[in-house]
Amino acid sequence: MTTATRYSWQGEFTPDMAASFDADGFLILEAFASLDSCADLMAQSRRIIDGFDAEQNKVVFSAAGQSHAATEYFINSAGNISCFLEKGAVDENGNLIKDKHQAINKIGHALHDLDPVFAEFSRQPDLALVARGVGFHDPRLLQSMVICKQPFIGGEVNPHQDSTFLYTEPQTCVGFWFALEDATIENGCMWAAPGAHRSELRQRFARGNDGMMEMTTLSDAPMENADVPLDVPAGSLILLHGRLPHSSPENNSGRSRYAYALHLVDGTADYPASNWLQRADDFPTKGFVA
Ligand SMILES: O=C(O)CCC(=O)C(=O)O
Repeated sequence: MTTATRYSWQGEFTPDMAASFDADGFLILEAFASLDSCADLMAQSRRIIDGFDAEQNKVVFSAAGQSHAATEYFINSAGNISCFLEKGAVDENGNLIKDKHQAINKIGHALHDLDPVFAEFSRQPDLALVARGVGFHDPRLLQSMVICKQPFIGGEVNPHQDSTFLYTEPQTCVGFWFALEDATIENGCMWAAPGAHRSELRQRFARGNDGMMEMTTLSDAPMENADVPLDVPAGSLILLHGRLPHSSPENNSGRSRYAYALHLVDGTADYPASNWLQRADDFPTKGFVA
């Protein structure tokens, strides 16, 4: 099995790191975040889940709510902090059938602006340095998520390219993915297809005329296999180019695999009104200086 190249973060974005990101479409920076800050983000995630009222959102998660209610809940999450459930965590009426803390798949999508703990973490000066290093001119913090990958129930993330969902012209999306816990082959670490960011974007997820989201095929070329594991210790940052095919399998182990993912786009690029994520006029996307 090919092993991914890794760097240890020493507070400086080096030409070697830039070249590695350019060649592979990803970059692993181990020891980027302290274990204390990972623990703080985990604890804050648990507080958010404590405050989540599954009963209030029953219709969204019910079998009947799979269309409009679920789409509206998702689209509204562009400007709030919403919890999304694992498949199999509710019955057909939307009632939780698992413990709440085991049932959350992810939390999103404006943690970086609305939650003080995530906001501070997301705007640490070293992140601005890294964003400059990978070529951002006007970095905008667009989307944030905690991905829980709970033990035994944590679902698969299918192979995808992030620019499918966060599209700009030209394409500028880069994912900043932080392992809050050790991410291993056993608990569902990320996998990627090194170098495949050089090929084209395959799909675009955009608003249709009825306001519902639709996936459009841009290219029929098969996606390269994401067959290299990006297994990393807690505190690592993995940068993911917006066209890099990546995925993560189910977590069949007894250990969770919490991660925090922050997605940036460049403010110099055109941001289409058809993207799912639209911020209200009085809640614009911001850079590293809040
Ligand atoms: O954390 C995962 O398993 C998937 C995350 C992902 O695909 C992303 O942040 O783009």
